[in-house]
Amino acid sequence: MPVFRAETFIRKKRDRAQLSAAEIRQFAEGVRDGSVSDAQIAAFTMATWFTGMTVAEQSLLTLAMRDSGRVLSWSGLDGPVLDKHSTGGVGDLVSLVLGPIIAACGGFVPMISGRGLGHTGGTLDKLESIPGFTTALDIERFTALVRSNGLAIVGQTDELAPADRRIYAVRDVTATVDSPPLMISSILSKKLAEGLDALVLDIKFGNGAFTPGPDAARELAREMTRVATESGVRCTALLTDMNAPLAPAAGNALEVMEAIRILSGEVADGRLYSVIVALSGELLHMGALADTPAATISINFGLCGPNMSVATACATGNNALGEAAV
Ligand code: IUR
Repeated sequence: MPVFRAETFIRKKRDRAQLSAAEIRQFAEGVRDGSVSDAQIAAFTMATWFTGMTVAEQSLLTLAMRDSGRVLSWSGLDGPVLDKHSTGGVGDLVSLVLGPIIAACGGFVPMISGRGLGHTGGTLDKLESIPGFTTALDIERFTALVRSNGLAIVGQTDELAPADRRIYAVRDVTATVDSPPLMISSILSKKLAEGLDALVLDIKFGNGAFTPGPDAARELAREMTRVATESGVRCTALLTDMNAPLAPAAGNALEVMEAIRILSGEVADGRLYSVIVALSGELLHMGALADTPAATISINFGLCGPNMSVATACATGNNALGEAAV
């Protein structure tokens, strides 16, 4: 294999030349072992911000980042391994309710979650508002909890997609977070490292999200489902309007209390409830735990009027786009 030179790699990206599979793997490996510097990561992410990535580069970078650490495997489970990811919103406590629903229906959810980013909330921050709750578990404890309880929600560890950890930290301080190929490789490298059978994505758009409008969100959904599906994970994306907060409360402890109200059956309507039902239905269907996603979604059709349309489009695992107003 030719010697890898980060400056040559960066120049190629800057000049819109096609990056090879070997180069992309060597870059991710160099990020992991520290031989690629923060300055070189920054130059690469900025070049990518301006020039984008080809479809092939996008998939190769995602897989190389996934393989920079461990990839979990789940032999001996008697149900599918499922997860959900949101691109971030306000009052978005969906994971706190969806995880237990999927586990109660026979799925296994190894959920690696993030912290709040910008104005958007983070699942880990919400959980840590419960006194004594810890989200920093090693992989052995994490996988044991998933096997025994059907669900564990933890923070990213050094062992899973470590290249993303460094690249993400550099993006955060170099104005390169909002680059679709970098977002896709960052999110999916971690999700693919979880060893999933199926993944549902909640792509937010609007003034409370990072993606401004439905067209950009639909494009992001299409690309993410393509990369995940090509990597062997069934994937569906729903689009959620984030021009208004999802929950009737915003704030870590308040959102945990709202999640408990929904899980205990006290609340069974509204926008948040609809989104939870829609995403759970998709995931249960992909995991062969429900005959159709609509079987679950239809519970809610009668509850929401036309002004409450939230999940406006879905991209299924085979990349067909449909409209599902909830
Ligand atoms: N969450 C991630 O893990 N990565 C990203 O790039 C974004 C959200 I945006």
